[in-house]
Amino acid sequence: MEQSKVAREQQIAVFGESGSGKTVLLSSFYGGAQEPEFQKTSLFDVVADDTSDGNRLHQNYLGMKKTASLPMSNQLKSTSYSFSIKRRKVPGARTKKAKQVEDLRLIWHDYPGQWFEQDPNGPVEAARRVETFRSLLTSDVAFLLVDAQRLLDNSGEEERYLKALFTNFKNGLLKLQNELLAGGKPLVTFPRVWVVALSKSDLLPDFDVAGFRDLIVEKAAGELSELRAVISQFVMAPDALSVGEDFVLLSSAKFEPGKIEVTKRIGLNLILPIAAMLPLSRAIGWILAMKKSGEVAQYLLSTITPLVLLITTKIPLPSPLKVVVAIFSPSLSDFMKKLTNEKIDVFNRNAKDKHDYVSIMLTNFGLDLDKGEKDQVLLRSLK
Ligand SMILES: Nc1nc2c(ncn2[C@@H]2O[C@H](COP(=O)(O)OP(=O)(O)OP(=O)(O)O)[C@@H](O)[C@H]2O)c(=O)[nH]1
Ligand SMILES: [Mg+2]
Repeated sequence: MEQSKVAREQQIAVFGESGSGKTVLLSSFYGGAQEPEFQKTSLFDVVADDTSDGNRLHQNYLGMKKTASLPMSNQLKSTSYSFSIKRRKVPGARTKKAKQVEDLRLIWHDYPGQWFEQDPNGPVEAARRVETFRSLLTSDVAFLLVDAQRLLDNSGEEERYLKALFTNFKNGLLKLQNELLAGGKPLVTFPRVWVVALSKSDLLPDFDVAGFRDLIVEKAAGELSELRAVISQFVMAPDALSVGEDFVLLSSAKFEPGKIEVTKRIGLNLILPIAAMLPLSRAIGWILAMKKSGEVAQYLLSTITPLVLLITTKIPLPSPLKVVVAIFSPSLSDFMKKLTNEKIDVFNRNAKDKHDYVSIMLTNFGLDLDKGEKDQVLLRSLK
């Protein structure tokens, strides 16, 4: 068997109140990837690194699919799931020696949403919260869940829910600020892209992503700005931060009385592409804007390495992927000019034995995102 190395570890932070759909989302993401349909069409497999974790999520998924039963609400406990995104054979990809296959690794934290609404019960739980938030905040991307059910419950006065929601997220972070920032020093590694996501979007079938964005801006722009200001306090170089500029619709299944149709999903296929691509592509602009190559620029540079490698290694790509490369090329070549020769050389050397598959996957992710925008499920920041 080929041995796998991890090319890139990608953490996903999903911020959502209790009942907003976090566990169902994770179960549907993983369970869906175990379906033969997915496996027939996908470039990759999603494999849980811990078998019993994987089984638990798969059970959740099958319970919904077969008996319309739902996973329990998380109480107190948080669990981190680690998945390997393992490649399948791609026509046109360079084959590699055994033992040199790189996977993408995805870490997804599931925790009780009531942490945003209630104070901890005692010091053990308080410590657990800090620990979970600390890992969440090492993600490259964060999703802020807005619950479509709660929008329906507050129909006509959605601002009541939305203002409270963003304020709860803000206060949740503020309360932990001292513990999360050692010595008050802002964090370099931190989610720099915060996507606002509508969970259970199947409940609002007439809503497209632009409608969702408009609702947020109309009803809660002030609270979102306050949240952005608090997030800025956590992070070194807050100019390299994009909070509430990207929007996505998500639905883990279609829920009907006595029946859950797990195949009717919205936006789940965009989660991985968003997590992988948005921070990468946005980082290019930020690095260009940063005149000095400080700690943050170095960090951002490391996050975009796979993209740079794509350009520098001249991988033989299947033709649709060339389109994506062409899209990225103008900004990248501009960016590349500003890199010193030494750095390009380092990238190049790394690229020689690594990353061709990763690059192909990333370009495919780019195509998925374009399709998501065309389907009005995703709205990317214009910046
Ligand atoms: N219509 C619809 N309902 C959903 C969807 N996802 C979740 N739900 C409903 O929302 C309930 C709560 O979902 P969970 O995933 O358990 O919520 P959670 O965010 O994990 O909640 P905590 O564990 O308490 O933090 C589910 O039991 C479903 O009834 C969805 O995509 N569409
Ligand atoms: Mg849960």
